[in-house]
Amino acid sequence: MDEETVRVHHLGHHAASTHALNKVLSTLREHPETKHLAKMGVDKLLHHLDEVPEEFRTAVANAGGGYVNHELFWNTLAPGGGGGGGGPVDARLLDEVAARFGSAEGLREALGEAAGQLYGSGWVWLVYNSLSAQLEILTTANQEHPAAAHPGSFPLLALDLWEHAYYLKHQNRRADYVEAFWALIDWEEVARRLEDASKHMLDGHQEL
Ligand code: MN3
Repeated sequence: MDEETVRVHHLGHHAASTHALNKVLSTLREHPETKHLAKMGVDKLLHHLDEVPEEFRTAVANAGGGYVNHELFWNTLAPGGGGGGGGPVDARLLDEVAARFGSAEGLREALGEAAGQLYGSGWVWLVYNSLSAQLEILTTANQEHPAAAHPGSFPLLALDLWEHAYYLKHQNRRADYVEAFWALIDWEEVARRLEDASKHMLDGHQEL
């Protein structure tokens, strides 16, 4: 990924979601009947969209998803994959990947396939599903967070497939961008999130 793309993406697109989220949260805070929603924390709020008054729901879903999704996107990437580049090495993560996709290469192909099939703007996710107790690949449209439509899913890895994520460098070559993304994945961070997901399940939560 090139510097300009990352700069515009982070300081432009991600920041715009953050500002929009702050704005809608401050509106919710102003009204006694929605004040508790603003205090929930954005992760939890995305699991309780049905409690958000309809007039604010789309704004919360778009801005909240845009904020949280991008946080995860950046947090699981590092130059050269950071300390965890070169594919999964954590034993637990390797087991889960092997059980669901056969191998790391199988996961790479499944991610690439889901990315190729996504029409329009959205995200491809590697999640741990606490209900089926296995890894899954999911796709969401626009800024939708997986939690909203896929109960029990705990995101481990987020692939941004909005054109703003790659168009400056890769133009229409989405598959090349997905390959570039794969080379930057910090697998240590993915393994750490898998551990968090399992702990969460043991604690009896189905939410983030
Ligand atoms: Mn983006």
